[in-house]
Amino acid sequence: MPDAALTIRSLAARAVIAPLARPLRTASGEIPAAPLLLIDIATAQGVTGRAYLFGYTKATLRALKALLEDIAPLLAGKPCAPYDRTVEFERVFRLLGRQGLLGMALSGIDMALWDALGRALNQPVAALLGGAPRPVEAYDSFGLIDIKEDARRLERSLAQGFRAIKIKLGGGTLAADARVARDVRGIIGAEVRLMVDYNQSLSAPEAIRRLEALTPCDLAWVEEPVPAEDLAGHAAVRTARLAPVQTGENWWFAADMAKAIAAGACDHAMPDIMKIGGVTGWLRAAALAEAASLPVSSHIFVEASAHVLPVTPTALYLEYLDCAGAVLKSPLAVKDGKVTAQGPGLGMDWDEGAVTKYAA
Ligand code: SMN
Ligand code: MG
Repeated sequence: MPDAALTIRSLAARAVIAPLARPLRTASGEIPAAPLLLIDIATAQGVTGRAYLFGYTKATLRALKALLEDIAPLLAGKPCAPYDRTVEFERVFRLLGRQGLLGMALSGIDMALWDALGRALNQPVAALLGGAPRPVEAYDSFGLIDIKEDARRLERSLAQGFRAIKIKLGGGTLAADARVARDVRGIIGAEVRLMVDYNQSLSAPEAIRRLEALTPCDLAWVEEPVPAEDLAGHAAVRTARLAPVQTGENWWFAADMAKAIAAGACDHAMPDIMKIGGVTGWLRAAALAEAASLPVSSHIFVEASAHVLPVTPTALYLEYLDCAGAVLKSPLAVKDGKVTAQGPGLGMDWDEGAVTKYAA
């Protein structure tokens, strides 16, 4: 145990464009590589807490870096107490609201503070939360599929032990969706679960029309069939009972999740730890999900999600989509389709050579 409570000293943020194992193609365009902002929070005791933000496009990185650097003075000299810092930020930013880049920045700070606490105690964050790292069932997450290119990759996923696969749809026609889903189902067989993600690209009637055509593919969930904020649209798709509806990667903090639950928008929940408020926000979301009996899966951020899923009462899957592995000393490994959290803290050490190489 450290003698005194950890005190925050300073914050540094660095932008990188990290290569991905495969470019991520979605219904709204391609993400060729991962635009990341690496956060280091130094404490007076010499421990450094780390986390990263995923900026979706490199156009966000300069603004995120400046925002984090300007928030840093609000943290300096304060205890490394993520719950207390969250409550303070809620008050400080009440009038502005915490969506968008600010919500990302605050969530990243929260993750880095939890990481620092774990490192100071030489414990994984999962243990700080009262659980322990354990193998978490993962699904392999693909973008829009080109069956010629992706057939081998899908087979490799099965060989890695994945028992669930997600693909993205919505780049083209209903006929194209039906063909791709049928081809993928043909490769993975009847036993492996198949999920599809429309990334908000359809209207509710169009989603229902497409899901009718996809029923032979036995979908485990349809994700964000309509725009994330269209809760009534999600509820309408759900009422058609063609596939369980999954949503949550665009919820800002637990309050958004509460609204989705109240609207009957989903059968599954998938908070994103960078939009839901970091580890602290995730715990609140996990409690809401438990009360509503919603199975919880994670969204990207494999390293931090592997720590919080073991203390999520209704945990289902970790989404395996490795965005930061190229800049980490020890990327999370998949074993028998499962991943296990690494420590201490959130278990992320920057590979400084790679950080320099991919600096943005
Ligand atoms: C996603 C993840 C990362 C970038 C873009 C889109 C996504 C998913 O919707 O669920 O994997
Ligand atoms: Mg998604």
